Amino acid sequence: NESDLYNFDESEHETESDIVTSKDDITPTCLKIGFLGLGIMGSGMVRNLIKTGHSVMVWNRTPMKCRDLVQAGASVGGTVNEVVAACDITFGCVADPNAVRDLVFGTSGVLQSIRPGKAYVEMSTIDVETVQDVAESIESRGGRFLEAPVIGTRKPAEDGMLVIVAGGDRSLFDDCESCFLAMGKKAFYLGEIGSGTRMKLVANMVLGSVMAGYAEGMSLAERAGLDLQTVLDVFKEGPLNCAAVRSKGDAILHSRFEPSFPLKHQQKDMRLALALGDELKQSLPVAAAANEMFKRAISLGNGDNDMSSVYRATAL
Ligand code: NA7
Repeated sequence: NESDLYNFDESEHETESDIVTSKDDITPTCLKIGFLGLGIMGSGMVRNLIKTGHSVMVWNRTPMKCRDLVQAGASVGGTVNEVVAACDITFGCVADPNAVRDLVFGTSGVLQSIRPGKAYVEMSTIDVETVQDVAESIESRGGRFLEAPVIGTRKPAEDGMLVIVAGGDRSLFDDCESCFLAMGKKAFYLGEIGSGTRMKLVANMVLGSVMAGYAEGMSLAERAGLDLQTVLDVFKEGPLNCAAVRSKGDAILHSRFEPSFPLKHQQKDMRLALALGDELKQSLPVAAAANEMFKRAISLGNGDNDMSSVYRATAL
């Protein structure tokens, strides 16, 4: 029964009025929905779109990953531009800026089928410059564009409990309402293109710094001869009692690092947040140190493990 870093679906949060407690009341849009990228995040998000009655066509670079979703009711496009051509709104959720550029600008990519009436929503976590390039290209062909990165990992994606932080075309944000209700517990519209991406990068930078500090603390505790289960029990009774400390502590304690949020993506987010800091001349010494820990964890072979395996970079 996996609890998760961003899974705030716990008793202390249940009174929040924004939380969608039942997805049964969602009236799905009659627009045709496309979804590109069926990794950990995309597959959970698509499942919730289908469950709430949306008509969804999917595509993934590795076609095998489409199989379960086809069984759940999705149709499949042979290429990215085939999906965009067949759908009114197409969502993308892939690994990183290079993947987004391949998806949008590549041969048979999103741009090939964008024209007035088509809309593209970018849900990957990337940098502002890439988001702006994608937005300009889509809009110059008469399409509508929205950035909508998500806060949350595997479990909230599966449970439809993501937090969506959007920027760009307001009419498209409104048209995505039933989709966002299906995938998330709350969708924020933050304004111009780039605002959603900046919000997401700040959130994940803080998360990464917290995770790195936590891993370091657990290593110190172990070196000091403390029992780690007791350390966790003590944390759970004090101000450190939060979903992150509980779930990632259990992962460290039991060396269970199957990915909820792959460490390589967390390091990518640190790198992108630090680049934003460089651009804005904002000093980020804690995040910079945490980034070095994530890089070290990758060099030790933990890139595809959960982000909590940054612990392995501290245990030496
Ligand atoms: P995963 O589970 O690592 O999945 C990554 C997805 O991105 C997966 O569908 C990949 O396809 C796809 N991908 C990677 N590179 C490319 C290229 N070059 N072209 C097309 N598709 C590509 O990541 P998550 O689902 O956890 O995260 C997705 C995003 O949300 C990421 O930005 C996070 O930071 C937040 P594959 O299956 O490997 O063929």
